[in-house]
Amino acid sequence: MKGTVHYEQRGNIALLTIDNPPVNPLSSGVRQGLSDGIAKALADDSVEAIVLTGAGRAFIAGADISEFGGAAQGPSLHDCLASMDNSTKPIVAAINGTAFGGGLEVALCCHYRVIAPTAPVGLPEVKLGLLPGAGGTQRLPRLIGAEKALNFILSGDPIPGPAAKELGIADSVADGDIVDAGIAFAQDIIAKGSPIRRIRDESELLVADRDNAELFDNARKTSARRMRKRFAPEMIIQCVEAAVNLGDFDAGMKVEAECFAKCLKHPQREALIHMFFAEREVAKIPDVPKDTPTQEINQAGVIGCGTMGGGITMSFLNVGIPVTVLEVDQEALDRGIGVIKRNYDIQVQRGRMTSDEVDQRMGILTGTTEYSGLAQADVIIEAIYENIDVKVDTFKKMEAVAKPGAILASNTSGLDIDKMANATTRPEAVIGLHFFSPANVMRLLEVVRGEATSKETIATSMKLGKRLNKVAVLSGNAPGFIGNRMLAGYTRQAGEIILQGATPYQVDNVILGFGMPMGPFQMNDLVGLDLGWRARKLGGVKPEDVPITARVADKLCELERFGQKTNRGFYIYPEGSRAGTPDPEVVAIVEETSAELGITRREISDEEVLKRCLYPLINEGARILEDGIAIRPCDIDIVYINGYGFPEVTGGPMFWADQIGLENILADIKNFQSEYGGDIWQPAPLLEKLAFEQQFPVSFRTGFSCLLVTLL
Ligand code: 3H9
Repeated sequence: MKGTVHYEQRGNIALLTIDNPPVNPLSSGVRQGLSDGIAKALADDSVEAIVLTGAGRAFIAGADISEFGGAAQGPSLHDCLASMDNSTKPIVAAINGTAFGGGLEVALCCHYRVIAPTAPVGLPEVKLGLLPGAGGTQRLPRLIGAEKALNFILSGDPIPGPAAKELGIADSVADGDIVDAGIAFAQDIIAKGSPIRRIRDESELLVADRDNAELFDNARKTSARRMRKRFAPEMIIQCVEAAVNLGDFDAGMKVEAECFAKCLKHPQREALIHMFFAEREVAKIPDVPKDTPTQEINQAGVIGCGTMGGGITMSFLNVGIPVTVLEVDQEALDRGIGVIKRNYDIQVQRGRMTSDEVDQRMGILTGTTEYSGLAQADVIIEAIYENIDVKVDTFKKMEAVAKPGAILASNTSGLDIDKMANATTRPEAVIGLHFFSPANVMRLLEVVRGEATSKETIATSMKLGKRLNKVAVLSGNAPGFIGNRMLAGYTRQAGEIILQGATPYQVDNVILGFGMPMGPFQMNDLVGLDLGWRARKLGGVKPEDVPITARVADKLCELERFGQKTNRGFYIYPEGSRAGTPDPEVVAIVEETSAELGITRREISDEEVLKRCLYPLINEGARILEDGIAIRPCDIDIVYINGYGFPEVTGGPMFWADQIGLENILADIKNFQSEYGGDIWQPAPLLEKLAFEQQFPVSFRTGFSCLLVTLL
């Protein structure tokens, strides 16, 4: 059994210390230890009170989420909690560190709570598609009131010790050693003969909210807006409603158990827990051990201060790393720095930052128009436009000034890192750091290893990603890396589908309905339709050679409809608005283009739209795995969710594929292949292999998820 609980007697106090490194989840061994420890303390007449604490940096990180879905061992958490609740000797929680989920619920079952000022407490279950299922939905409203409890549980966000005291979750914030403070608190209770405070017996705060339908209506409206398409929030609201309206604790616990079971069975729960582990998994690189030496990054250089360069610069400034930004001339530099300052000022206007914070950030930003200004940087990132010759030239200039050991990085979204590396005499220091726009907001960082990139450079870059509050995923060096290589099929299909009969608005609505924040045509309008059009004009591409999927966009550009920037593109944007309205003129242009190409339009179902847009991602994802460009399927999932808006509740394209069933996906891909042909519908051999194996499983993991085991 995993984990244990140490029992120690200090005078008349039994001290129970949960020990299950690194963060003390409530694994079977911990539950057994808790049960045994409480029983031992109750049986010992010399013990007058019990203090419960955690070893290391956490009190308890919650239920052991790796145990969900498997066979349970040892006593249940509910049995442990019942023995604590019913204890005839007072139990004090000495919350030394993180108390999350079931960990906070254990603390709520204790009769009193003392907390370290630095210890965060939270009920983050909603983020995993769950609800606090160990009495949290019943005890917290009794302790702090229904409205505050609902906000706390629905947000899932942690709060620090002093805020927990203010909210009424903790009785006292410890001064000094937390165990000493817990023991002192227990001695005080004994001395005063204070009663045992069982939260389950309290009802005063609940009565105040009985029949307050508005409270729950508001919670429903807010969570529908903030947590679109999530299943767990409604379950949470029903539990708190039961706490308030039923009054009886056991009746409320029954509702909680039913709702928890529904969440546990829901595919969203499985997908969100997959995401939790995937985020931690992507940091592990098989041939770059955890103890690989890394370099200190105390100063960054960014080349180019346009949209990407400015966003990258802000990412560094936001975590206190000084940046020198290089532009071609003073005017461009002033303009770029001006945009950064304006972006921060908007944050101040929205109340998200203070002016002092802006001053601090701007105070560590310097500008230069000379490469020599980058000589002190520990990492230099070029963020200039996508042209390999210009990038190669930039790398030569970078290396001429960079100090020994500095990392030389490109923010390219798909060009060859090796070509840039080979232009220098230190290819081991060259790497791709592909940020996503807006770079100061988007969480994804694709880290691209070239042939010669050293392990130290990779380890430093992965660590830097974490420091910048990004989720860093390692990719091999191949055109488009992971994300953009997969995206090509998605956008091509969207372009084809509208020529065959759908409107851009139908396609966007299907994709929005699936849970992406934007459809492909809304995305085109945001990025600017003119980028491809101008490149084709500059390149002298003849009209008949323009890919058919770009024909409609090019016609829109000829009408100066470049997208949001001109208030017209596939949509019409009323002045100042980012929400577009459909335009019949665009539908007419689409229909005219189909006719010119000799395509007979037909009705296309929403189901076909969805499959044709999304299945190419899965097929290409399988090829990326075959080619070794992504280490694991979950790396692709993390890329798509954090960089491309794939809905989190699906667990990402590869996890979603497993849930649909690979043989179903393969059958559809084969149908599309016979109907439309083309490389895009040529089934990837890995997809065929896994689809076959999924029908005859040899382990509980099937489909893409079984690769997690074989690759590590
Ligand atoms: C719950 O409690 C349900 C109950 O209401 C009802 C029950 C009936 N279980 O994040 P880190 C692992 S639901 C298993 O890198 P940090 C993690 O995978 C639960 N394992 O460290 C990693 O493993 P590895 C509600 C867990 O310091 C290692 O620990 N609780 C769990 O950056 C270190 O993690 C939550 O949702 C777990 N619960 O952050 C809390 N937690 O080294 C989830 C962590 O092999 N956890 N691991 O990759 C967290 O938010 C963060 O891990 C925490 C530490 C803040 C605790």
